[in-house]
Amino acid sequence: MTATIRSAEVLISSPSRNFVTLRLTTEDGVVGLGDATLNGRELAVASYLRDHVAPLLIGRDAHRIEDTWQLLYRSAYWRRGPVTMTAIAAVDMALWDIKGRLTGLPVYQLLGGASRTGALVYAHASGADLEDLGDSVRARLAEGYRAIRLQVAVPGMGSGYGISSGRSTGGRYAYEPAKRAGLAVEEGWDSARYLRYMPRMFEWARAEFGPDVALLHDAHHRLTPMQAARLARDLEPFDLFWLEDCTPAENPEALRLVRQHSVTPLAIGEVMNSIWDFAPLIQEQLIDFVRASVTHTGGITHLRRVFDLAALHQIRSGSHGPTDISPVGMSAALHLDLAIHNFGIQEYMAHQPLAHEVFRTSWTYQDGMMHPGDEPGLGVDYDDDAAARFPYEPAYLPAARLIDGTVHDW
Ligand code: EZ4
Ligand code: CO
Repeated sequence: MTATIRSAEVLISSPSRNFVTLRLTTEDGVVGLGDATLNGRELAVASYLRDHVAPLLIGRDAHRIEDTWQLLYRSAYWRRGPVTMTAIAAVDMALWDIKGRLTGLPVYQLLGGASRTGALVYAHASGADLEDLGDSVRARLAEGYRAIRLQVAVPGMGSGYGISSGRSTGGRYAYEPAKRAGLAVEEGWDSARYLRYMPRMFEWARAEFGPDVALLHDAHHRLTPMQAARLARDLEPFDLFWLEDCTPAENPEALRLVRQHSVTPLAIGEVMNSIWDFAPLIQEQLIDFVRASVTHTGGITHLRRVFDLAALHQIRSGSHGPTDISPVGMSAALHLDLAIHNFGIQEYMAHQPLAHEVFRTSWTYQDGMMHPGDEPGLGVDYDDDAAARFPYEPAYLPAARLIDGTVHDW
């Protein structure tokens, strides 16, 4: 039984934001889709796939998922890194999609079947101040979400991280991190003000919304180890579901210090991309949630391996689900969420409606939970005619500077 790959196309479209999609087609016309979107560096992955990976795929058997993963990883010689691991992820997702379509089964069935009835998701709420944030939280609660990430502009700082004013968007959509500007937008940052304000925000949120809603927060790599330890300790009374990326990902030792001072659960990993990045954090029990994405961590095959390692240490999954993971990557995450035993939570930032004109999905949302649906494969279709209306537009993530002008972690 073989399914020979006939073509490998790299599709780039920008329905509200840029997405890179790999489409593999077999000799019999069976199609598989993979997400290859690396926010702000999209064309690097597109070239990696088009120029270096596609020629290796033509004529190969689409059924050999593990073998293809190992071939692309080991034969490149230059290993790991976001560009390589995103490219491999796209191939891996597309092959799982093909296997599902060939067998008539949704991918979660191929992964061992459902371990739960749905995946708990968290939404974003943000605001220019607490009143604005309150409107945003109430909108999410009215939609049924049971878990919400809170971000607010810090008074006196002018900007924060992850803020889209509910006043300007009607509170409907999450903020969009990449800006369609010629160069990266620059934002100011002041850790001292931030550290003073975050406990006040969470104290207000618990008083306003009670103990039951799960609350999350993202520090976006901006703190020193001691600052992160202080924040994690100061937030303990407010019972966070997790504190995300409290220190830069390149410095995993920082988490030892944070752990010595606090029991606030920690999530790390959206900029990591391999099991070798996660292994020390997992084995030393320095994190509570693996915060990775299928799209940037080598695909379903590789991320499952990370989750299985995490399971040995009672660490759970917390897949990244921002707007810059395409609906294909989001669907792949949902299939994995449903299948693995140590699922924790899934981020769902929700794409703009334009994105769904290009990507037709079969997932469902109800009462704070999502299900990937029972269509064969990943359950996502790509509309070429719609995509042609949205050509690629350069977009960059912002940069952050301290008040004296020093470039800081964004
Ligand atoms: O900044 O995905 O938790 N979510 C995040 C995201 C990231 C973007 C980067 O492309 O931190 O908003
Ligand atoms: Co984050």
